[in-house]
Amino acid sequence: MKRILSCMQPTNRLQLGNYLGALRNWVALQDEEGGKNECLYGVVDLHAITVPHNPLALAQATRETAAAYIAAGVDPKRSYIFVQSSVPAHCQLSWLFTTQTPMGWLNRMTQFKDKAGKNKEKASVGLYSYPILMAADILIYKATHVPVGEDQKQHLELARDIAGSFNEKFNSGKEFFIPPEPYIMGTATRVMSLRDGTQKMSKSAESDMTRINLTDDADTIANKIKKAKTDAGVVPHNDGECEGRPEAANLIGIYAALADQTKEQVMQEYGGQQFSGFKSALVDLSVAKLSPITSRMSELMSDSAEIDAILKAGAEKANELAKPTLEETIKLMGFWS
Ligand code: AQP
Repeated sequence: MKRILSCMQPTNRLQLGNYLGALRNWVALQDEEGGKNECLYGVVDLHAITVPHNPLALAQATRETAAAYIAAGVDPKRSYIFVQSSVPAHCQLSWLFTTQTPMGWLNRMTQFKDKAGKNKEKASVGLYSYPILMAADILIYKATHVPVGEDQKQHLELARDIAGSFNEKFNSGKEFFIPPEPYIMGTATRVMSLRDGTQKMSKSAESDMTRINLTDDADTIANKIKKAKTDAGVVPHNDGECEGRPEAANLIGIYAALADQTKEQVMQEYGGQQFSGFKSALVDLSVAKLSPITSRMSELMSDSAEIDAILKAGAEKANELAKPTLEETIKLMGFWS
């Protein structure tokens, strides 16, 4: 049986990239292997505060992220949906790992460099040590598989190194922590910004026009797609014609992912047409695919008691799974208890 763990940060409203790159695959994972996978899906609020956050918005963003999981098809009866801060073992294990992780391992993490940018001195220590908390998120549940995008592969490798080094140091090389395997999803799509096809679509990017939020209504989606950057050419016919045209390639990729088609099929149908016509088709498709999710989210958000009850049940189960791992870790490290 696979135990799968995957999480998102409640840093803002979820966007189309979160859905096509992760969330819809989470739903598929529930049904894989005849429904035998054990899936844990976290809302990682402790990660969200590694960058400046608004305390008045965090709880609501946490609920809304959970609502998006459910609206997209994660079934709380089959998968555990929990909030990271409601399972204290994440932080406890993270500290134990922090004391054992060489600085050199963290210095190699490229995402810190990307996220901290020129303000490295002002970035929080939490942003720097984020990959250790992520290792604790995974290892506390002894998750066997973690679906990861390209940008998280290095962090997963670190989690594997932390597991291996703990086993060496404190368990005579025998496996206590399971080095988690990356789970590469065949259908994951990397969605790029609507305004710059070289930048990933991101929920915390400054401009709302760069992304489609899962809460956007039909008019907002139409406006954003119509204003999406393209070039002076027509819709490409093939991959070769996409070369050097990241915005065109991105819109084709989004269409293909939403329509469950290959990019080749999309280019066969629309290649040679003006972008205005293709964009209209993309608006219709996006609204058709996303509006059921948006309506279900808004229903769920109108009754926070239901979401809170789901998160409470998820936290109970997550705490139950985490407790023995933490107790055993403490024992192996030689603490008084
Ligand atoms: N543009 C994207 N295309 C494909 N997949 C994406 N993911 C995020 N953006 C895209 C996937 O969604 C999950 C969310 O992970 P996260 O919340 O931990 O943060 P992130 O990856 O940094 O996503 P964002 O939206 O860009 O958030 P902020 O702005 O807060 O940094 C991951 O599985 C990710 O691969």
